[in-house]
Order: sequence, then C-alpha cells, then structure tokens
Amino acid sequence: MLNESSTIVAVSTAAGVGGIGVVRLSGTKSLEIAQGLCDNKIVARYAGFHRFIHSDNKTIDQGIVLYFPAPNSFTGEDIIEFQAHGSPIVLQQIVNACVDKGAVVAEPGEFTKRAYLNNKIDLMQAEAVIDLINASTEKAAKSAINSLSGKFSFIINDLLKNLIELRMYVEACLDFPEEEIDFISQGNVSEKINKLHITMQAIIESAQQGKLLREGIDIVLVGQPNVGKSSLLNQLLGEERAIVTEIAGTTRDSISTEISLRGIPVHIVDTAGLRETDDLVEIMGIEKTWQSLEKAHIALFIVEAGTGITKYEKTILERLPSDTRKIWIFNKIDLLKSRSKSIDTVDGTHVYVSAKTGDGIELLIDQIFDNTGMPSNIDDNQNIFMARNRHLEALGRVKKALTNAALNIDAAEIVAEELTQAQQALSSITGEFTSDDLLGEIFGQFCIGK
Ligand SMILES: Nc1nc2c(ncn2[C@@H]2O[C@H](COP(=O)(O)OP(=O)(O)OP(=O)(O)O)[C@@H](O)[C@H]2O)c(=O)[nH]1
Ligand SMILES: [Mg+2]
Repeated sequence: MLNESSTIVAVSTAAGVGGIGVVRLSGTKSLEIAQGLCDNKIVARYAGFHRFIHSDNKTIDQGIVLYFPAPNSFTGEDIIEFQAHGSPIVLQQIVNACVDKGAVVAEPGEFTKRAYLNNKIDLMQAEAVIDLINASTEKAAKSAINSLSGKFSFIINDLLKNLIELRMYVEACLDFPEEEIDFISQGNVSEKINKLHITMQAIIESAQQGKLLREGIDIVLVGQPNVGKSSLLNQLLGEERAIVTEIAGTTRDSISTEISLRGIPVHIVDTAGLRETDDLVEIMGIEKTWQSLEKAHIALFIVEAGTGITKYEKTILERLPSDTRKIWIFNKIDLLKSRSKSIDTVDGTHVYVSAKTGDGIELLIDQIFDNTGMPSNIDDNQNIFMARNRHLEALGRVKKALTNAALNIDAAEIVAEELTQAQQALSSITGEFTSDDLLGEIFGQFCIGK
C-alpha cells in the first residue's frame, strides 16, 4: 500500500555501473534524512559538495546534493537528489542509510504518482513520462515530449470546456420544457455537437497513429521456402541479419528484429517457410510462424513474381485472423527484367520488388504505412498523440455519446445525459475520474526511481 505521507527513496539512474548515479528522496522528511547523512549544511537549490556518511561514521562516497523544497519540485514535495559515483554498491548503501533514518523504498513509478496526486502533472503527462523513457525512435520520443509538455492535455481540456458549456446550456433548457426545442435550435446545439464529433474523429485518428508509434507495427514475412523472405528482411534492415542461401528451408527458427522505418518502430519477424517437413527444428519454427501471424498487424506474403500466387498461399490465408492486413509481394522481378510497381487488386495490394537489388522497397514501405493508417511520412510538426488503449477506449466512448446525442437532438434530456457521459469519458483521459485500480496499473509499469 502506498502511504503518501511517507518519505520515499530509490536509485533513479539505470541499473548497472555509470559515471554518476542518482539517489532520490521525496517527502516531508527528505531534508532531515539527507542532512543526517551529509557533513555540510544542505542549502536549497544549491549544488553542494558533501561526504555521505553512514551511521557508523564511515564514508560511503562523496558527491553533490541538490535540494528542491516543496512545492517547487517534480513531485510537489521536498526532494533531495544525491549525485554519487555510479556504483550499484555505493548507491544501494546510500539508499540503506536513508532507510535507516526513516525513509521507505519507493514503489515503481511512485515519484511520478506523487507528482500526479499533487497536481503537478495530469495522468496523460504521467503516462508520457514512461513513454519518453521507453521511446525506441526519435519520432516516438518527440511525440512523448509533446504529451509531457501538456500539449495534448490542452487539446483535451479545450474540448472538455466546449463539451461542458454545451451540456450546461442543454441542462438549462430542461427547466423550460415548453420552449425546450426552440432553445435547442437557437443555441445551435446540433451544429455544435457535429463540430465536436469532427474534432473527436481527428483526435481518434491521431491517437491510433500514436498507439502504433508507441507500440510499433508488428510485421511477419511469410511464404514458401526460397521465395526471398530473409533477403527482404535484410533489405529492409540494411544489413545481412538473416542467412540467405539457395537451399530451401534455410530459416528454420523465426528471427525477430526491431527496425525503424521512417522513424516508426517496427517489429519484424522472418519466418521458417511454411511447408510439410520431418525436421523437428523446422516443425517448431513453423509453429512459431503461426504464432507470429496471429498477433501481426500486417502479413507480408512473398511469392516469386515468375510463379505468382499458388494454392499454398491460399491455404495459409484461410487460417489467418480476418483483421490481419495483407500485402502481396512479388519478388525477384530482376529475373524477369521487369520494373517495380504497386497495384491495388481485389485481393489486396500487389507490390513487385527485388529483394536482391532493393528495387521497389520504398513502394513497399509506402504500402506498409498505408495499411496501418499512418501517413507515409510524418513530419516533425505533426501532432501525434502518444496514445494507449485506455485513451482509445475513452475517445471511442466520447464519440459514441456524441453520436447518440446527435441522433436524439429533439429530446433534450437524452442529449444532456449523453453529453454527461461524453464529459466523463473525456475527463478520464487526464485523470479526473479515475479509479485507484487504474492508477495502480498505470504507475505499476514504471521503473523504480521514476
Ligand atoms: N535474383 C534474385 N534472387 C533472389 C531475390 N531474393 C532472394 N533471392 C535468392 O533466393 C534464394 C533464397 O533466398 P532467401 O532469402 O534465403 O529465401 P527464404 O524465403 O528466406 O528461404 P527459406 O529461409 O529457406 O524459407 C537465395 O539464393 C537468394 O539470393 C531476388 O529478388 N532476386
Ligand atoms: Mg529464410
């Protein structure tokens, strides 16, 4: 259980050895505890050099101490930072010394949780802290810092303000049942709901893109042995990661790789060609191929351009989850001396490439973006909202409530009720109506010390 009145302590820098390591204290007793360890007087907002001394009077280390008095600190409480040498043993000794003097070891994310509980940041900004720490590409980091700086909280709060104004107007109309309908039309309620609906749709699209930016796109390469799956992986990766040979059945175990395609994290799996085999390793590899296919956003089906789609690929298609996107890749066009191209057909997009020469790879990447709803080039000014499922669900509920309100525009009571629902769903994003369970879940994903 969290006790918000306790003073917490943790190592805030990454585990392992480093030049400098930081131990952080937060809570009312931070200064008293830290002063008990230091040989000089600690001064607020002053980088003081101290010896850190254990209760047995032995020196643990020497370094800098920073003191940020409440409320002007990250958590809104008194914060002390010890900057010591980055040895895990030294840092642990400082933590132990603080615990001896009354601090308790922080839970994962507890510093950020306190910042949220003390209204220093809202829930969306707290989530952005962990997204920024975990960002795997520059674009993902930029998007997280947008959320952390409050850009998206501002958009959500602005929408919330309009929603509340509208709801109050409709509720006021309820007091005059005779003139209710006139009031609704005079107040342009219907137009305002439609406008909110359009804004919501744009936010949902940006959130869907942000979710991919945060979590990455899952892609699986499938196809018969020898069609060029591993060659394509190497081509996308720009290095010889997978073994390529003319022997069918070269890849027997799946190879998972993280790449960045135009700044978007992509998790790509090169698989063992799906075929009948007695080779135990290959059988297990084929089983893994199926598992990867089940969770993929996009399956890239590779065939030889000279052969085309066969019965074999059609059998795989039948087993595939219906929401998996598919792109057909006709490989080895160099052998046919034909040019790369991309065409839309009734069974999906066909992209003609050569994994050997690289011809058509950019066209393929365009198609990958197209199939995930991502713009094919995200420029740096684009506002992508670093979203998670929780946000998407809430945004979906807001949109549904607005649709219901629009459909029942002549019944002011229903309109008011739907607008209330929309308001609650929207506020849950920034954390106004949020259960303790949800908070536990969100902050539990953090590392200790953040
Ligand atoms: N000419 C030509 N050869 C290619 C192309 N792509 C792959 N190959 C050749 O096809 C053979 C098989 O390529 P791989 O990439 O190992 O094929 P795979 O689908 O991974 O094969 P398995 O792992 O056995 O399932 C190799 O000899 C490659 O050099 C291409 O675009 N053009
Ligand atoms: Mg292979």
